[in-house]
Amino acid sequence: MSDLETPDQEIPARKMPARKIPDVSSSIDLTTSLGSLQLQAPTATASGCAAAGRELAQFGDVRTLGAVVTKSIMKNPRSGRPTPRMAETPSGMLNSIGLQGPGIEAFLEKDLSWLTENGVTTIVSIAGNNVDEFGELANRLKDVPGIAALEVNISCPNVESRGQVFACNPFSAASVIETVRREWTSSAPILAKLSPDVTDIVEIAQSVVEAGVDGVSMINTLLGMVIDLDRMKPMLGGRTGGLSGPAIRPVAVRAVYQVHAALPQLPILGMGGIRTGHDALEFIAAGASAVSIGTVVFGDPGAPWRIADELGAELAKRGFTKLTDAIGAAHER
Ligand code: RRO
Repeated sequence: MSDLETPDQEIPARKMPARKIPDVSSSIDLTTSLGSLQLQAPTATASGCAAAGRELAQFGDVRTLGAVVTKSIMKNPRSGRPTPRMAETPSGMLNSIGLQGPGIEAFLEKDLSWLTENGVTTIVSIAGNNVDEFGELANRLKDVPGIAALEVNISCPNVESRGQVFACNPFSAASVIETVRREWTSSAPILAKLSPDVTDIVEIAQSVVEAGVDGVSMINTLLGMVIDLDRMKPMLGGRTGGLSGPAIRPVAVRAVYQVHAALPQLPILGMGGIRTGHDALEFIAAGASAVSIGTVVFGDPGAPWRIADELGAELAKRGFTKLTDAIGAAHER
């Protein structure tokens, strides 16, 4: 297969189960917001872990999720990195997909149209090889109906700058966001997806705020490697990969806590190894307004609904009646 071809990703559309608002087994108000975006539920999918949401429709009513965050889409189709692309690690998973995807036009035609027709709250994740590509994507998407927010995945390599990851440098992170902000005339919020692979994540958060984001999604995966000792070679075809799953949760909670402490008004979509409502509440208490559910979905596709229910129960147990009252509760007030 050439680098520009993608395998046929057609997945038969399934009928969604009857609309059902998550049963939180209590009267807890789980509504929340990310800037101007109101969310009816606190759990979203995490980019890259539920494609464009369609596959989840056989496990629950996708319309009742906080949001579906789509796999980062690029301007052109892309077949991604060589296989193998996944490796198991203790309490985690390493992935090296390499931004495989159909390109923006096929995404709009096949994926976003399905999400929009089905009334799904959709956060579109974009990625570019360079700053201009991010701008072109924002420009292409700005008038497309059905986009609740844009997630700018700056955790990808800048091909014009020695492959340096945009999110690892405050100037290149800001440069992407300034360009997207200029092109994005829609009123839907812009979120920057931050990488934990930095010395000071607060510095990066501050730079994207100054560049014009409305919120941040954090964290992306941590860069890792597994060596196959039989072959004496890195296990993954792409050599390095992104570490996700419960192994990274304390790193993610720490990062959310630090950014909320420095920028308390900044909306945060928190993620990193969340498997239960208890885990999700850690992120909310650290300062996230909502959470994304990622790796657990591969083994438990109903997890985003289950975790919303469990989060309601965890809040009730602690005397909260509204999720929003628990945001940042672990900070000194
Ligand atoms: O496609 C990927 O390999 C990938 C991306 Br774009 C990302 O943001 N995070 C990740 O772990 N993998």
